[in-house]
Amino acid sequence: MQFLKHWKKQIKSSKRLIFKNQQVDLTLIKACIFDLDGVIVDTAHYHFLAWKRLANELGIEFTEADNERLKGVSRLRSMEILMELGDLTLNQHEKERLANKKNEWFVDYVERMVPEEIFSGVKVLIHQLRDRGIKVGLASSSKNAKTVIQLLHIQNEFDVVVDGNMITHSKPDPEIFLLAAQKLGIDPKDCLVFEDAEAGVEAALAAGMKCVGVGYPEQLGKADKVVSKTSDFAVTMLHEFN
Ligand code: B16
Ligand code: MG
Repeated sequence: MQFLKHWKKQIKSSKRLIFKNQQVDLTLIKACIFDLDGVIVDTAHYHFLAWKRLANELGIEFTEADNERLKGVSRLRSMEILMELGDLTLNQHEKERLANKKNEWFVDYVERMVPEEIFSGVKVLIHQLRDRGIKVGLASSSKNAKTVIQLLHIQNEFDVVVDGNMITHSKPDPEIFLLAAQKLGIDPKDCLVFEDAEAGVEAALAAGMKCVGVGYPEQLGKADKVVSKTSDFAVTMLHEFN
């Protein structure tokens, strides 16, 4: 009886037990879901260049700080934010035409990408997670996500890929993460999301998931933990989310 009480207490405090010198890992995180732009590769910079080019054409000033608002949100929502910045009113057709123009420039930049552009340490982290039996998913608002992961030769690294073509509501709506969890067959509360965008952190939390922000604490303070780059996250840190 006394042993049972002690055992329960140990589970509660550390979720890690030693049985016959063998460590039994009781980590609750069963899946890690990665955002793409800004977490796995710096396509965020290509988005910025393409939006800036469009902004310049429209006579709108557009800075890196303005670009933060566009991270993680859909192409059309990004176009609306650009219109807000320039105090511009456009009809739906014109809005879509300009957003498509930006996308053509973005695709031009992206098509020149090479596998070496993947952030260092990301593949190793994914392999370490998978070795521990943790499922790995990709959830990107980008409609170009599949092209990007093919160019990086990482399409086979994920158990599930969900992109902007498969959802109705973009981040900060939780839809994309809930869909990824459903496809992975994992309860949202057992998922850990890696996100570089404020809208993405909000989406992960709204999905009832845990979230690691990749970037600056001033921007991503709502996340459960913030690291400055994806590879700063070590698998041993999973215990912090129990
Ligand atoms: P596209 P993520 C997001 O990707 C980007 O962060 C965001 O800036 C972009 O507007 C969005 O994808 C849509 O991208 O125009 O290629 O469909 O960060 O969710 O991987
Ligand atoms: Mg991102």
